[in-house]
Amino acid sequence: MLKIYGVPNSQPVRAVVWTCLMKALPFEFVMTSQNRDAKAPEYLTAVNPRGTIPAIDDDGVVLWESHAILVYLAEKHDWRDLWPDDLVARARVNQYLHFHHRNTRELVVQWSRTLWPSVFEVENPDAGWIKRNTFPGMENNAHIARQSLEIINGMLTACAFLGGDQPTLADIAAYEELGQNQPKYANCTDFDGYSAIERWLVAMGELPMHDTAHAIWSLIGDVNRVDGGMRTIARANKEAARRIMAAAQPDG
Ligand SMILES: N[C@@H](CCC(=O)N[C@@H](CS)C(=O)NCC(=O)O)C(=O)O
Repeated sequence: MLKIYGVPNSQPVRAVVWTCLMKALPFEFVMTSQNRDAKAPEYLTAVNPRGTIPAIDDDGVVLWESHAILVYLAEKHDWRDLWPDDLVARARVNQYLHFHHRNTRELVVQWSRTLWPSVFEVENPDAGWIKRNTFPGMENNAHIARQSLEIINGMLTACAFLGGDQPTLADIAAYEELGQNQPKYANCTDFDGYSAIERWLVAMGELPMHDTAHAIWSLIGDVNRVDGGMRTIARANKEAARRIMAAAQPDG
């Protein structure tokens, strides 16, 4: 059976998990923390030399990088709705997936910088602490994040979803970054003025298996105020993983 390595609190891990749950593809979810398990010599040697999550082992086909995994699974299982057959439609989805890495992905810095002081119980951390202790991001992170929102909002003004009139792998990848930052979850990105994104966030939230794949968001809640710090995050990851595993079984 397909194995997915990761934790529910990881954005690219959720992209893979949600897609498989949506498509009712059974899998085993192997809890793999990014800092410890994914840096263990056996993981670095046998699974992913970069030591990141997600990774998969599909009956001996070992892959890492979430978008490569998503495209592989979509091609293998012929998920043409998520990864269109048409040359140009597919190129548009692919265009977004490349854009995502150094653009939309930068929004994770807003999320992690908000979360870490609460995890480490450091009040009002200065710029030096933030730099040493959080996802580094790019120097021009704020500009890139805002520009990404502008571009995505423009795309979603032209079409219902990023690749056209139905959700594709592009939407799933983007949603993992933008969805978690909404006021009702991490509450760390201001979406005011981005009405097309706000409309799309609602539509994405109504897709199948959304709540199972994203239970971690409600379990953690507002990342500005995580009572119990790292212990709360670990407990939330465990409970969210339990729900994912239950749903990922063939009879789930
Ligand atoms: N481009 C990678 C990003 C993966 C990634 O950043 N994963 C994080 C967890 S959300 C990680 O494993 N970080 C550990 C590290 O960078 O060493 C993908 O899409 O799979």
